[in-house]
Amino acid sequence: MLQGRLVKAKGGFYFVRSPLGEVITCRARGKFKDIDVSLMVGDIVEADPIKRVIEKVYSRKNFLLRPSVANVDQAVIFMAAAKPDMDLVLLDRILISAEAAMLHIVICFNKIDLFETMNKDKKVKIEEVKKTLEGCGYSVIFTSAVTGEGLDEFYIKLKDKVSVFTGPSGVGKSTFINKLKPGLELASAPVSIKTERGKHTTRHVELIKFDGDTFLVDTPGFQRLDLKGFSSQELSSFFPEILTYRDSCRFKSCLHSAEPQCAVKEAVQKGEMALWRYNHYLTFLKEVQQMEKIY
Ligand SMILES: Nc1nc2c(ncn2[C@@H]2O[C@H](COP(=O)(O)OP(=O)(O)O)[C@@H](O)[C@H]2O)c(=O)[nH]1
Ligand SMILES: [Mg+2]
Ligand SMILES: [Zn+2]
Repeated sequence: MLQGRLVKAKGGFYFVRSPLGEVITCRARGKFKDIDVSLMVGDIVEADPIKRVIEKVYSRKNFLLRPSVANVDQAVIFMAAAKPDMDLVLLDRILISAEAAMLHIVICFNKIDLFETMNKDKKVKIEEVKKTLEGCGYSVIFTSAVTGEGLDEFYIKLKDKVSVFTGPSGVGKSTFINKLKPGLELASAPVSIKTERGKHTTRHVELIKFDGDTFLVDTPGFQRLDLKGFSSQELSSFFPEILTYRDSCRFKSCLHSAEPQCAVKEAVQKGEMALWRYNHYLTFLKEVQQMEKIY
């Protein structure tokens, strides 16, 4: 029996890499119909190297549903400084799902070379956003696959970890990995001029050995992410800055929206918590409450 990691799943085939680096193509066992559905890239599996079937899946340390990946150490969230424009609502949604999976988080604002042609307000805004996110405890790096800015700083964050690259499509995830390690030649495509959105060129989730103990998972991007499965009570746990204030709220079950004597709202009024983060929290709270009504 061969123990290895599932590095890619495509058309009913599962690619399993042994610790020695050999990759074998397998099917999932019939009796594992359920597992068949839920096998995830990153899974540690046992495969029969002769019959070429996956026999066993080990329990996961953690997993993300979007993108679907298991047993990773950190999420690297890519956003473009421009083209496509920063989508902070989507960023906060991705942050919540990464927090819920208890992943370490690195945020990359890529295409920072486009700063040159950006107006001053945009530059000020992105610097402020960076400060706010750093205040939440996240590492934030400005990068450019064109000029190479941030490359070294970024590599230090990746070293000896399994990192899943996530974010909208067209922000440069694949290009950036290619730049870090020429020769990998991952599929990437120009952002369509009409919509300024990326085309979905990376079609599969794929775990790539970068070097030594450093692994990357390239994933297709997405433009939307819902918060299915989150409850209104737990939502605030995934905002690090809310966590620091919420114990001082008058009510233990405070949802930090309409309640009086809410320490979180006071923090927003004093400018201690960023208004955009708080507003996103309120938007998500409504969304989650709406789903709670339905189910
Ligand atoms: N100006 C600029 N363009 C970039 C940068 N990184 C990627 N791109 C371009 O953005 C487009 C989308 O890149 P791709 O890697 O496919 O994005 P992905 O969908 O996130 O994997 C391609 O045309 C890249 O050449 C960057 O740092 N600066
Ligand atoms: Mg890609
Ligand atoms: Zn409160």
